[in-house]
Amino acid sequence: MDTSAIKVKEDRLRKDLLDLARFGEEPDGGIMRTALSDADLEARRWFQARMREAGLRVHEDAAANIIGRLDPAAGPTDAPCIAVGSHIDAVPHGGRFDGALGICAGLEAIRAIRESGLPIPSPLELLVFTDEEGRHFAGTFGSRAMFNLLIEGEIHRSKGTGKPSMAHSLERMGKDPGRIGEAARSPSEFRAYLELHIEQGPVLESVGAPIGIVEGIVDISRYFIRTKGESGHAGTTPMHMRDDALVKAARIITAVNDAVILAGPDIVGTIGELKVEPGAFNIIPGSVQMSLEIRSMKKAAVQSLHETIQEIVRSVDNARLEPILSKGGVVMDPTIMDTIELSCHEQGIHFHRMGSGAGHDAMTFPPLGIPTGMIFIPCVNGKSHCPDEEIRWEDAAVGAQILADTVIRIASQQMQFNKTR
Ligand code: HGY
Ligand code: MN
Ligand code: MN
Repeated sequence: MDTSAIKVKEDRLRKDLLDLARFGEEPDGGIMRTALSDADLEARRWFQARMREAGLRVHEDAAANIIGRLDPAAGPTDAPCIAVGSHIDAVPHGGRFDGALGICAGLEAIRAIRESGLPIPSPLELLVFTDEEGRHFAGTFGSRAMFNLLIEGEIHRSKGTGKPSMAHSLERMGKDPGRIGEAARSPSEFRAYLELHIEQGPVLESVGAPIGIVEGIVDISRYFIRTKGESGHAGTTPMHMRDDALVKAARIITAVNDAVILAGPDIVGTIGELKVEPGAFNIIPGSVQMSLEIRSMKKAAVQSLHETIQEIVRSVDNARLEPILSKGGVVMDPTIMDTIELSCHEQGIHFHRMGSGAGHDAMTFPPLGIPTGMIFIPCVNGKSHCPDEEIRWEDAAVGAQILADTVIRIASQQMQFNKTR
């Protein structure tokens, strides 16, 4: 299949990425655009206008996912679509490209496909998922809502006092959380899902490849660990008469960290968020809630570490471990991986096949039987989830080009498949 007429424009993609980075921009170059915050809502409005300009039919579903659709000029408009997507929200004080690259490059790929004049044999969709980063409760919210995979009661839960639930944020934007089920779609509506993302690690830079072809995404297990003590006056209570919840939490943190290190190089574990109550200079901490996340490509390693951590938590008085979410590791579709590889060969682009230690909405699709692929581009010094997150513009353009070429190749494979039936 000759895709040489598809020409992604680096300048246009760069402008979109820089314009998007203004929403939630911080003085140090970081981004504060957590899901459904004011900055996120403004960014979403801006991006929907760009999608419409590109000729997409745009709507928001009941989970606030933004869906842009391009129907084929000829052929059935209800045929399964090829979807590209990612997220627009960012981690607190995050970078400019995590998620943002995938949606802007997806838009640029669709624009370039339209401009090529090549026939578009399937409907194409651009999906902007809500709260991939898990501001409200658990991550990949939008893609899970799209396939009825939310956890019971999840939309009413939050990560602690003063933090919004998803139901609250949906109401704030004028949506009825009671209708969240209406976001559900059938997997049969999708022929394939593709996501372009920054690698968020150092591998591509170290091997000198501008493109990563993702083979699989790690298993991610999330928990809360809670410790309880007794709050009291921090000036008058002697040290030996205290029950300090934060001191207990600190013991757990170091024990868990040691256990993860002992578990070997194939697994990582992070306690990344602490809520200390009541939380003041002069009050002994009465309770602590900590987040814990374990990631590995190896399910057995996760299970055995889970058991060790359970023992650590049990050994501390008034501490408990609450599993929140377990997203099984996934493998990418071999035909899609080969198609991405073919697109790289045709463009003369060096690539590297690799696993993803970061989670993505792309994890939601393979268990539903939807063929899924992911393309990575390098990030400078492997930095991500921080203000120093940087890319090279030429890599972004190459990524968008490979995405566009692959979309059209998959669409034409479908045509051939249909003809042979
Ligand atoms: O958590 C992750 O791995 C992703 O960056 N959201
Ligand atoms: Mn992220
Ligand atoms: Mn991301």
